[in-house]
Amino acid sequence: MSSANGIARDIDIDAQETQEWLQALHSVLAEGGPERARFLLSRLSAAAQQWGVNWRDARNTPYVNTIRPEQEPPFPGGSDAQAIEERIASIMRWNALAMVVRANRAYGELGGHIASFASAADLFEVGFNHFFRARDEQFAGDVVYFQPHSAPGIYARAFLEGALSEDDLAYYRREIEAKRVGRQGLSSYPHPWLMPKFWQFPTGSMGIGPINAIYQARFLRYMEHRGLLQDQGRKVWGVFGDGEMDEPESLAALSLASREKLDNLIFVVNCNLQRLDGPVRGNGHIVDELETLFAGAGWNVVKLLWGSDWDALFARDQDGELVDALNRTVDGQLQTFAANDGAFNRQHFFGQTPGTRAIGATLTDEEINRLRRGGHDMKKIFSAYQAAATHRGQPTVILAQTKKGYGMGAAGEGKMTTHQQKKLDEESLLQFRDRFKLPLSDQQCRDLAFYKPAADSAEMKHLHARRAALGGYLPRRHAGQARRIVPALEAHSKFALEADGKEMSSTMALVRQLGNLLKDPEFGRYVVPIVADEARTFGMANLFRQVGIYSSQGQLYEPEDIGSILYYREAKDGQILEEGITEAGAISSWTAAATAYSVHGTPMLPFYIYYSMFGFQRIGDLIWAAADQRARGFLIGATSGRTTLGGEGLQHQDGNSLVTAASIPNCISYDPAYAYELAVIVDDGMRRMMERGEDVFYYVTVTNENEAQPSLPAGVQEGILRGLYCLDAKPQAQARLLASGPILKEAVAAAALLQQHWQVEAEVWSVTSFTELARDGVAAQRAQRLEGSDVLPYVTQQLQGGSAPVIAVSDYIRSLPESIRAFVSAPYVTLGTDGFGRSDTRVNLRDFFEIDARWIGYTALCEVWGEDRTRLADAARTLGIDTTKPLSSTV
Ligand SMILES: Cc1ncc(C[n+]2csc(CCOP(=O)(O)OP(=O)(O)O)c2C)c(N)n1
Repeated sequence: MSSANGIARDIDIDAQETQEWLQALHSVLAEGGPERARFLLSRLSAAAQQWGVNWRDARNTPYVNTIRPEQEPPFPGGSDAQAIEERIASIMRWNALAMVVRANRAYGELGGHIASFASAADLFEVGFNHFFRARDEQFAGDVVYFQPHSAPGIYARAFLEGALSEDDLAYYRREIEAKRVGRQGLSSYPHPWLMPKFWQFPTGSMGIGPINAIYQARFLRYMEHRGLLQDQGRKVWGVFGDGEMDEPESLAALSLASREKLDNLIFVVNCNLQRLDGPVRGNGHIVDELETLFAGAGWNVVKLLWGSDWDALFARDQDGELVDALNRTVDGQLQTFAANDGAFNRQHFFGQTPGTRAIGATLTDEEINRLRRGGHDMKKIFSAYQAAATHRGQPTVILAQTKKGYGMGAAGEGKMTTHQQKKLDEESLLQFRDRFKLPLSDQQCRDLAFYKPAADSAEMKHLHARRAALGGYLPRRHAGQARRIVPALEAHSKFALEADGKEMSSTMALVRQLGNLLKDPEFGRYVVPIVADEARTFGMANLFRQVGIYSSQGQLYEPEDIGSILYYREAKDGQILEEGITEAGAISSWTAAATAYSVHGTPMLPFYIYYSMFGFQRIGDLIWAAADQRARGFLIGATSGRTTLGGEGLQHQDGNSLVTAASIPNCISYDPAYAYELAVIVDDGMRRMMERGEDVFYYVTVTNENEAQPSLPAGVQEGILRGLYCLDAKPQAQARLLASGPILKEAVAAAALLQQHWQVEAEVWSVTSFTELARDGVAAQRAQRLEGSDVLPYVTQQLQGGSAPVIAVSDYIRSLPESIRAFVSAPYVTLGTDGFGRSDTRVNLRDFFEIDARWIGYTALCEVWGEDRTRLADAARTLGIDTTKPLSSTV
């Protein structure tokens, strides 16, 4: 038999024997201390295992606080300071509530949340007053990830601190209007893109904060171990919801954090036992579930469940009936208790057994009503945070139990619907004021007046003094002024610029360029190569030896291939982040590196090289968040292209990543064909990001198909960067073939076929980026409409020379070349790889998707000859194409 929390509750067949064992343990504890007790328990456990008892620690402890009252440190400044901080928290709660309710009174559609911050306010206050250290001259600052829908509370604090004015609060969730009237709009959730001086980390999409925080802590270690940052004992804090822990990303990297012994990482999980629709684990205990998960993954777990007023109750609980009752009470019931008053709790909770009834009898209904959960007791919170901040060798999670909608009374506290509550009636507002003893008149409450104590009040003096002691105000995002000088193009890519027909895939070219950059004596150390267990796939194994694989422990074993020159070298100062099979983890590392210019004031240049199908499609939301965070770096979609990857089939062949990339405004994407194009693109990207500090990042596709690489022709660099250039101008061309990436050579071959069989002259253009052309086209046409500009879109300018039909093709779905249709005045036909990929040779795949030289040629003939079916049928025969085959997207 076991209880809701998994603690074994077997029937005791020999109570006296049990007592003896417990007595023995007790005296060990008294005489030898906890260390000795732990040792003996471990030995007992090992012996039990050996003797076949088949017992395993459930990894659950009873439903009480981990830290015992006698272990608690004093609250800094004593009870006076605690009382002041409690008043500050009340003010934060009110102002946050007032901001949301005001916004929704005026514009019912704006939304916002009250209940989340109401439950988390004390957890945040203790962090702000005692733990979250800002960046100042001496110290680089802690890193804090804020729960997104607690944003109103963070704005409320910034208002009291002076960073936001009352007028700013009036523009909560009205960023466009705010801009119009010259004010700071407040974004719904933490969005560095929208509030670049305030928010650092976009956490609005659940799960991204937790995984990013873990990799941030790991990247901090990486920077320290590589001598790029001083070890200052900085911490990464993440405050998240218990519902958010459902997300696979939230839990995905727990074991990495303990494996890497990230004692610089602290999660505070606000266990208000509710999420959006209802309870998190109505029939169980989310705290126990998370305790098992985190402890099992090797974390230090601190349960912070009950406030100080419970201490006396537990002291009276000689027979453990109270603890048993708590162990038994599932979350759905705890929520019901939260939503009801003292009398109800006396009857339904304390009324359960004679022992609990007796404990309940020592309290009035009002006292029962006021019994606080641990996450609302600043002294307990301080103890937990202190324990976490001083714990060594493991990351810590604090499981803090709170009530959702704390203080919202009948309008929201513990109510199922509280998450969505954004309007409160007058009665509830007055009750809230009374509950938190806010010095507001009835009229001020009705008007939702913001409350800011006088500058010389104890609250304001305390608040400012605490932040001054902790280095300044938070959150703050730093623009990151530092720049890096990028090596000259010839220095890193001479081999590509003067390839002279040498065979090489674009992946090989990229890796060679990367290797050269890494060798640069100045710049090289700031480059961060990242892979998710695919370095060998991309021919990067040579980098293992060259720069080493980062490992916080160095290399504790002799690698099997030690004799080879490319051996698998792990090192504490290794440069490659070899993440294993976790694209979500690898992109989180990339994001940490790509924002180091801001978070640490140390610009880094990450290259994350991955299977292109497992990028935007699989971890698109993490990339979107990186974009929000103003990441700067390179994402390299390797083995890209639906027909270029060959045998790998449906789930590997990417024909859409460039289309998704195009939807991210600050993502600059390219699909280069030649090594020299790649060299020019990467070089320009580095300059834009590292030298000019532009908030853009690059997505570049590369392939593993060997190509004869020409040298860089004169005068094409601008075209490469803007999106297209002509390979071989033919003024008399009857057709123009636009192609990108690996399909460019198909277009070249198509031109040859057209010439050879039908003397049709075709001009070939390399399109390095349909997306850049499309963006330029949209902007140019808009400027024509709005400003009367006479500048044509770049692609229009380039193709202006004739009316010959244009055939555009890539290894991606048609919507990629379709994106420039509006800017091509000649007849325009697109080909692409719409449909599911399958395993076969490149030749067969390109026939299947109708993008090979023959299909390009045939399509051109259709445009050149018009409706002449007889000639077209002959041409199809000559080309050997099956015009009756089904459309690739339908099979
Ligand atoms: C990926 C994702 N899915 C859904 C949501 C919508 N959402 C916002 S808050 C929330 C509930 C969060 O509950 P919890 O983490 O327990 O936080 P609480 O508000 O209870 O503190 C949901 C589902 C989201 N923001 N992100």
